[in-house]
Amino acid sequence: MQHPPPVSHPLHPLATRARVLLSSVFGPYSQDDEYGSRKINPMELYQNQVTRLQGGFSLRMFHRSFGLMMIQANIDAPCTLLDFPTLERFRDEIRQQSYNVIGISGIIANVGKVAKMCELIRQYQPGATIVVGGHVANKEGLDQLIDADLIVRGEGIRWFQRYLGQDDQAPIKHPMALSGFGSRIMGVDLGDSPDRTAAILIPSVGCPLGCNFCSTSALFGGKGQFINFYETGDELFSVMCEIERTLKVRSFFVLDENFLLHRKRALRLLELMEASGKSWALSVFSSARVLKSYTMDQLLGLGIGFVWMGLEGEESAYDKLKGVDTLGLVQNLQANGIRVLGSSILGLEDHRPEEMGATIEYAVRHDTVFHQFMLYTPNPGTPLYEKHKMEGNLLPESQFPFADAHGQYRFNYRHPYIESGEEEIYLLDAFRRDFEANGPSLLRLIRVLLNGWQVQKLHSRRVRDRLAWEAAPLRSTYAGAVWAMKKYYHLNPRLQERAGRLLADIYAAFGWKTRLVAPLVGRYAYSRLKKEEERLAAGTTCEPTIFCEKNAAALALEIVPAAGRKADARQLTPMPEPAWH
Ligand code: B12
Ligand code: SF4
Repeated sequence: MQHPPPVSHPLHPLATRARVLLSSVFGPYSQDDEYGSRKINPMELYQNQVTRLQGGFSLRMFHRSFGLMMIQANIDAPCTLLDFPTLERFRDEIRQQSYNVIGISGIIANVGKVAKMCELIRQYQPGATIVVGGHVANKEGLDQLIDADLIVRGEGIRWFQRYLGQDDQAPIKHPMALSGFGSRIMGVDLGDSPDRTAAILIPSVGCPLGCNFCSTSALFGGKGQFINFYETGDELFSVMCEIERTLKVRSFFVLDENFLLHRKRALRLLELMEASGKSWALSVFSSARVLKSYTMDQLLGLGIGFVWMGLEGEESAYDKLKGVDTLGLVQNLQANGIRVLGSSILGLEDHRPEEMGATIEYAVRHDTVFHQFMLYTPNPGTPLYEKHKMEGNLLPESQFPFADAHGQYRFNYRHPYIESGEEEIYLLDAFRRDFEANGPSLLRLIRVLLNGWQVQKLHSRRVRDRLAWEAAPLRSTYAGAVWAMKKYYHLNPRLQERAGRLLADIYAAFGWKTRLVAPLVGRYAYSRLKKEEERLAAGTTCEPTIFCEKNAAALALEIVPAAGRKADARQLTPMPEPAWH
């Protein structure tokens, strides 16, 4: 569903001759600073909110600012994209280059950084128009907090096209990019090999289910609304073929809030994949009820190998969960090789201290490969925020800085039953319990991959191919990782037994070669893990690489590149992603 363009829309006088800079907010991220960086909130998904307490077993990985990449790919004006600059790098860019438009992308926790960047732009590029977009735009009163010319709420590609006088109905060009980079686990860098890397695929933004706390649904129109970049299965298939050809990938991380909800598009994609024999692997986000509406054959046929699914809480009132036995659903998916990332919310309105133990145990019982725990957080723009505002129980900025409202520390409102400060204890307890009960996510992931391998013979050749491809590292690297885990848990009989059983099953499936290789790889992995633990104990943190990418029009304008910046300026390079996606 396309949103109709607003009646009057700002237009830049230089149209596509305007020089554009797009930037994410500046780092370093994993430190406590005055601009809103927080040590517990690095620029890492898994470490932040999924494998947070898994120490050396935590998956470390970065993701690009895809919204900015999509905007850059669809504008004709000369455009430079700075991703993850430091404050100094950003300052250098605007001191040394001249821009007519500077676009900044941020989320609400980044308000302080966006404000600082606007201040610097006014100082060094007073003639530039400052445009701010992304989730931060939903912050009420933002125009009073930052010195921007235009604040854009919602979809930015079409907005920019209109602003630059381009055709805003043209087909959307998809950036050719991998979904993650700088991945590392157990102290081992997972490498940049394109054949084991998922490309990013963004078919739509928004979600029509409109759960009351959901920022992404709210930003793109809320309940009943969404924006498709690719309307049909045919369009999507053609983009996927192009990405496959360009990046030489066979897997896709589908960044669409509820990909399977667009049933017609998904089933047409399945038809096309079948007809052309594509055995791609897809990682998707899906709500439980939608997932349930597909047969296992359809899911496997679509190549679904990883699902990010909201479990919320046992008694949660969300429609997306109604009538779904999530414990059974997860078990069935994982028995068929589909890795599940379950997401649970702590601090729902009816959560009481005396029930938190049971709530956490219920979540842990799912034994999903990954488990995200987040605090129930009313974010500006959402119906939940409006409700709390009306009830007058939101905490003011003086008591609770925006930068801390990232869902991993404190509530930004007064909870009816949970005292301020207790919520972090529950959150950490949930991560700890999940880790203690189910072991490292990597161990669970390997088990589920083996499950997939074991059921592969039941399926068509196309599905078998994919399951075998996903399971291939079980023969060597993953077998070695399990060997190392078995050794690591010598003082924890339960987890040692779990690793031992898995190793025995891997040996039974793959035979003597794997038996020979596993201890060799395992000794190496074990020593890396121990070193990683030392690094972490010494306080080492991870920061993403700085990217500076110019589109063709910007490159054409470059006569002599400024000497000092040549090293980090490059063109849309693919990023690595973990070997096991
Ligand atoms: C990838 C991602 C990340 C990556 C970071 C990527 C990056 N380089 O910034 C990682 C994993 C590191 C991450 C971390 C966090 N994230 Co995050 N993340 C996402 C995620 C899943 C996808 C974003 C995306 O690429 N979407 C696809 C693109 C196409 O959409 P988009 O970014 O919204 O961009 C569109 C528009 O917003 C607009 N737009 C965007 N930028 C600009 C700029 C201009 C100038 C204009 C005009 C328009 C514009 O145009 C784009 C195209 O339509 C979203 C959820 C989601 N599905 O969107 C959460 C989300 C953005 N993250 C969120 C949060 C809270 C966090 C964390 C605080 C969570 C935590 N506790 O760890 C941290 C913060 C890290 C930090 N130190 O800043 C929230 C933001 C909530 C809010 N209201 O502010 C979201 C919405 C998730 C959620 N539902 O709660 N995140
Ligand atoms: S189903 Fe998920 S993506 Fe959709 S509105 Fe609810 S929380 Fe958001």
